[in-house]
Amino acid sequence: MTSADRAASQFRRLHGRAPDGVWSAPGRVNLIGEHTDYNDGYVLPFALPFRVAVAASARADGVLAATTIGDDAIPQRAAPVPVADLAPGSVTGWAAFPAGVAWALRGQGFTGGADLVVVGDVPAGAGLSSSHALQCAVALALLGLAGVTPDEDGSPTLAEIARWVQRSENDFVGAPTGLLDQTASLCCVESHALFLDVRSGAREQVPFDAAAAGLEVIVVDTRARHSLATSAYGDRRRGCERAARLLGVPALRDVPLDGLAEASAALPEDLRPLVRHVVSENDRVLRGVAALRAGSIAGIGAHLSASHASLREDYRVSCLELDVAVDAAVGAGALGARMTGGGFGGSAIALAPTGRRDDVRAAVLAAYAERSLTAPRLFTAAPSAGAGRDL
Ligand code: GAF
Repeated sequence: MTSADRAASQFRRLHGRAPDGVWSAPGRVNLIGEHTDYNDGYVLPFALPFRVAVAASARADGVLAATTIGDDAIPQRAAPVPVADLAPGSVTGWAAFPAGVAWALRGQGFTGGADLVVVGDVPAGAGLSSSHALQCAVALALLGLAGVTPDEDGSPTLAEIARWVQRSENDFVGAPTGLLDQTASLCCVESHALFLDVRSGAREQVPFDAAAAGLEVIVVDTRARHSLATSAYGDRRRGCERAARLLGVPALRDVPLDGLAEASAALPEDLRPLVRHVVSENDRVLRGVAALRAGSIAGIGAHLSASHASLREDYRVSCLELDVAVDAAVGAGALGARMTGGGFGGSAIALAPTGRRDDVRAAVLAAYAERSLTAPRLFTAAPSAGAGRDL
């Protein structure tokens, strides 16, 4: 049963009638382009085959009533709240995600209330964007109930919706994240990676059929989530913004690779590695995309490993669990591996020949066992469909 079918059937169980519709959105991995989105740079994510589905019906009283069904099948009901009363800080916990989206949409003139039932299979806390999948599915559901089909004539575009979801996260939930995850969840298409230029908004669907090339992307959910994650994200972001100000550029995207030495010389020592990471990472995305456009998926492998080294040494957002996974995967024959997402836990990815899958898996598990780390979860992921209406 898909998440969408489960959401519909749970809605019927809880509300005694069918929902008006069901919308769903996927989690993502980012192939390359980490901590570049809030520097106006480049990213290259693809959608996972895991989704959050929202079964929804419009309410005439303007109230938002959301229920989530967890793995234990027990419904968790958020306190119903009039959409008109929503304000940053007024809702906390998981319920802040749907409420924040309703708040952001209210600012765009979509003020309707709804009953929502949320069901999903995106691993939570794994750095695979389960919360963005939830927010994007809620956004499409609330818009769908208002009769909106994104990207149709006269309707908001997916890119605009991604920005509204970002606003809900930045200003309502209070997380200063960029545009990577929302855009990936809303705009990815099956069998492709999404090359996004965050500054211009330009998107290119780049074919990514690893299986046809005898390769696969193995995701290692480290099951680690370090408490530093949130505060360090804000610190890095502020560091980048300070560096851009000192360099007199709108964003670090504007520092060219061949101007790096000059830029570094003009900065205090603590900001130099941040700038080196962002500038070199943007270059790695461009090189990776060039390899994919030329039909060489294997050609992105070395860039993945270089990206990880830069995130570990310069940006300093890796951790033991991620480094162990990356080193073990590469040691067992992966063509490249890196952390994916914000860092300090979460997931790593490894690009490996299909014939090496078992070796990579065994090597990662053995390396974790050797260090007495909690065993990670490993799975192979192929680029899947982006968000949309299911039923
Ligand atoms: C998190 C954020 F939500 C993204 O916006 C992005 O900055 C990413 O970390 C790092 O690339 O997933």
